[in-house]
Amino acid sequence: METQVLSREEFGGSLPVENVQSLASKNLKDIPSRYIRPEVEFEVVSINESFQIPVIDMRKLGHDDEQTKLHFACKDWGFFQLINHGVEDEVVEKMKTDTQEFFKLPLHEKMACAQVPNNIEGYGQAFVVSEDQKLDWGDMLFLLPLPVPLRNMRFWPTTPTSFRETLDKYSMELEKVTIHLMRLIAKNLGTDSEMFASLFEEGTQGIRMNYYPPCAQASKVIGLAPHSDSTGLTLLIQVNEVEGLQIKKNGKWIPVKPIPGAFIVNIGDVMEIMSNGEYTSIEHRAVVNPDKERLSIAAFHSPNISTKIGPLPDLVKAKATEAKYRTMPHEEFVRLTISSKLDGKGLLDQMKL
Ligand SMILES: O=C(O)CCC(=O)C(=O)O
Repeated sequence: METQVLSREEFGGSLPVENVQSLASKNLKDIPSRYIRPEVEFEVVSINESFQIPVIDMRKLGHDDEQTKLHFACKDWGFFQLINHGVEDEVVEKMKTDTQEFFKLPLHEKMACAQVPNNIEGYGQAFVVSEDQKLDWGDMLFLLPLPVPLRNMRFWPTTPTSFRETLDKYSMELEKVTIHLMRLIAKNLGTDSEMFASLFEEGTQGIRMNYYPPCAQASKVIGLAPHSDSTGLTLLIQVNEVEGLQIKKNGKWIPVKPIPGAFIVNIGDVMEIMSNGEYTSIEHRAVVNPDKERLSIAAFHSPNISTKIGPLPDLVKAKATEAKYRTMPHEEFVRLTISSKLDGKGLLDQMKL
């Protein structure tokens, strides 16, 4: 399929705010009120350590039992850990190391990749849309590695020197895993696997490297506000040993315990819409550690920009039901996402019919 070349500058961006890593390095006794979120202390966090998201073995997928497990992981949890995914450890480890090296750079060096107005890529913060909005305790570097012709190298770090090559490899490997998963997910949904996978070939991939500094008032701030991912499928890794990802289930926050070497996969809003609500995107958030920095890397995958975002017509027809979501051009959907602040499943509410 030919890639439609569109300027990403038209999509909008985030308002500039203070760098959190440098704010944290001041060791302030009282952190600015824009980061304090009184509600965080009252939210219920599950202490049942055995209540964990399902584990899916990619080597076993294609066989009935694992396929069924995948279906229920997507339907009941919207989250799973993927083991035996076939991406070499070396590729993942190098991505982790280079990301850590980037965030270790002095601020002025990182600022060489800083966001610019009306552009979502670069180093800074995402989804800041108003001057009085509460802020997350974290910085990020967001890049759009795919499709390749739309890469904007201006935002890609040159230090460490291996960064660009590392990200290129990581991006390609994760795209392969995503397309493979899409075929299997399509089979479970009852739609044409090749047609569905082809929507994600030459699709859009965004990679977001998150850096959450330690915070003396960790229980009062949030690293990344509760949200569901607006995209199709996300593959996430935690970079160091510090945990912080929590997902919402039955009104409680469940801390995720990453399995070493696994990808944490989640269903995004686009998948919820395309599956006409059979699968649901789940709210999640990142909490902050009082003593240790935390890093994570999320890779978001969406269909080709020429794909309309809406329930798949064959699924709606096969189930003799009504479409539950609006259908709109992908570009319009992206614009809607970027102009909204991260707010639970607020974006999906706007798409519901
Ligand atoms: O840091 C994490 O574990 C979560 C990251 C995340 O949800 C995101 O980048 O959208």
